[in-house]
Amino acid sequence: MATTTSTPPPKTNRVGLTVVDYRGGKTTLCAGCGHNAISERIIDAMYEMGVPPERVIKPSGIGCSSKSPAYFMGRSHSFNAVHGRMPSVLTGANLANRDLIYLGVSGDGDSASIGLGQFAHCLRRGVNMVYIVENNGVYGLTKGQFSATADRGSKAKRGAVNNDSSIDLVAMAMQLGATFVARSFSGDKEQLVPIIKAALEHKGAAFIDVLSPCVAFNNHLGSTKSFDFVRMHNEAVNRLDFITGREPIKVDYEPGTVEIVEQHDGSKIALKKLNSDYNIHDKLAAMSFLLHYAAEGQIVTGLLYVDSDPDDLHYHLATVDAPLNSLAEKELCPGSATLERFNASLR
Ligand SMILES: Cc1ncc(C[n+]2csc(CCOP(=O)(O)OP(=O)(O)O)c2C)c(N)n1
Ligand code: SF4
Ligand SMILES: [Mg+2]
Repeated sequence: MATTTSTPPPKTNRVGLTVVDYRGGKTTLCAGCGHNAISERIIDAMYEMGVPPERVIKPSGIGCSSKSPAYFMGRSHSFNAVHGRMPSVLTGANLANRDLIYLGVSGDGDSASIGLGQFAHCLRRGVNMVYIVENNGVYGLTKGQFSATADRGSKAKRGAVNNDSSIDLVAMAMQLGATFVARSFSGDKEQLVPIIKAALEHKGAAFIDVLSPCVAFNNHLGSTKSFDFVRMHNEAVNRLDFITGREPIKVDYEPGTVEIVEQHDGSKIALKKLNSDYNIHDKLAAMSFLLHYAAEGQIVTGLLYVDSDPDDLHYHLATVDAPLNSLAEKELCPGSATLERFNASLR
């Protein structure tokens, strides 16, 4: 008698979705591009957390990095803004609908060159979002010119030397008031996935600089953004485990080496300190630590600064709790008598 074998049903997460539900279109980026790995890590984080894809909006600018939202979370909302203008589109959408989850995706050219002003104001306003820069030190899409994050003295593929000082987006983000600041590497799944998860739960401006080598134009000897250079100069200050409010704390590290950082919503970050001198709540010390290591050619990664009790743009502006599209005409239009009174108060 023939035996019948049944394939087990695919694994689902807490909202009943499979990992396939978090995928996007087939990538058109170069094979081996760091940006592809970041898309995979975003899929991992969203699937494992059970985020409903329809609740996510992932605006981006222009560049290979900004194309990447087409390659993950195809059921989420997307918007390709003008080059460098993602932050203002994200800010406007966030003001109109505070209930969505905002994941801004940008490149180092998009955010540190043409979009530097937008980057700065979005962070200083405390927009509740996760802002990821896929940082390769070049304009990949337009064939590899140095971007503003390229280190002084680093070499382009054909040997030209960059003589300009580089912009450190992590140091800028801290100075500008971002309340969650991290740096990671596209090739470090163990570090990057929990950072993305913790950033998604953070109720304020979360910035993640992800070193993401461009295999076509910036992966040679003399580059400080190549896979080999980043691997050899990575100074990780901590490792994270992200624990949602629903799960009990279970960490198998040595006692005393782990700090539990509780976030506003009750979720927790178990932080394994690799450098005992590093304090993620001390912004001044963190900035001096970063500058010290940068001067020695090292790249500091990990969760670098967090304010566990952040506030955001909606709080500063005292906006209504509900998304604007859910308000009825009565709430949106209080009537001519109210308008008269308001106008009179301005005379
Ligand atoms: C207003 C405007 N200026 C210039 C360009 C040309 N341009 C397209 S992408 C890009 C740079 C992209 O670099 P980055 O953001 O680092 O993305 P990557 O391709 O490296 O991921 C530039 C200069 C443009 N599209 N629009
Ligand atoms: S050109 Fe560079 S950044 Fe663009 S897809 Fe290729 S490897 Fe990635
Ligand atoms: Mg780039």
